[in-house]
Amino acid sequence: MKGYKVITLTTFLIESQAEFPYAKGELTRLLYHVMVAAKMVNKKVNKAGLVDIIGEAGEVNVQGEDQKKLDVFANDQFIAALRSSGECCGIASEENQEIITFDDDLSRDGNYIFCMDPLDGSSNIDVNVSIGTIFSIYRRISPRGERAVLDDFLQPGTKQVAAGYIIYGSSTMLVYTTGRGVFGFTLDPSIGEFCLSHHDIKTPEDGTIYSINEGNAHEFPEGIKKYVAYCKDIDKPTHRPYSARYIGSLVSDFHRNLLKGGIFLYPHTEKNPEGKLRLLYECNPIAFLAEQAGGKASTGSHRIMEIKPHSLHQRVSIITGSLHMVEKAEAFIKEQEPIKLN
Ligand code: AHM
Ligand code: MG
Repeated sequence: MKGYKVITLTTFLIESQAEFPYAKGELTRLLYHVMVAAKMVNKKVNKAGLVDIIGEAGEVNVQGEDQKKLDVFANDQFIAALRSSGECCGIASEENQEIITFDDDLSRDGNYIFCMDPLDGSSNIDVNVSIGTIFSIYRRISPRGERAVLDDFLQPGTKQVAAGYIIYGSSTMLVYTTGRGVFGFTLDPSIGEFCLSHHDIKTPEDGTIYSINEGNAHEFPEGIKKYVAYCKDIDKPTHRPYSARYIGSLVSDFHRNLLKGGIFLYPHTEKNPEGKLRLLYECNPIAFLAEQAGGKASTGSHRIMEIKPHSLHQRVSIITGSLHMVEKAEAFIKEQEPIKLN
């Protein structure tokens, strides 16, 4: 195609670094290793139906959920890649109860900490439905040269220096932000490179999709019940009723809504009184991306990224997506009881 220029993620990372005159390339190197791990996991995910990789690994993770083999594989790949980058001094993972720190001098000198859900939507692995990896990167607070400590991880989302996700779907994409817009790269399997496919993504301010697990409807807070009823009302000027779309993989549901316009809600319920999704490695990175794309992310009454975390695997209610849709849901909640912060 005339004038067609392929920009690979590697090139893009290097060129973006040049925009910061004093950048030392540390974050670039870290993101490069995230990309490498993503390719490894992608290869395995694509083979999932062919080899003995689907199914339970026989262990239970820190949330008390069965670990799937691919969860374990993804966790191991990311940890190995991050360690070899030499830029990461500590990792928080959905699959590990405690923070992971390294004893070698190179890693201890790393400036960044990394929070991840290595394989989100894992209940979808065995049934060929899109899954993802979500990550969030912070600068450490503790001195370089020492082991990372828990406080390095308990920073509010506003301190994120980068966040993103990889979606292993009909194609594999890596979407990330460093606070200067959201960029999406699609993996071209023929050359093994992530290529820029979505430049400076902006999400529509209004949308026509709502995503929520309505099986939990009887447990929703009143404001959420009323908002969901609003989504189903008939009103031509606001294009209602909206379409219900719920995959059960946060990455996939968020990604679709990001591109098309929509709202994703996972409120607290009786079963999950603090919400189901995790603040550090699910809600904060998604919130950073949502805001950078012109959308919003809140608990219903508080900005997600301003919550000061108290623990590594903390859960929180989340409503995220198109700006006006999130504001509308917040207005319904405000009329009822505000969502409690835990
Ligand atoms: P996981 O990290 O164990 O895969 O759980 C997180 C997933 C999200 O991807 C998704 O949005 C949510 O759990 C679905 O939960 P539910 O099945 O309760 O609707
Ligand atoms: Mg998971």
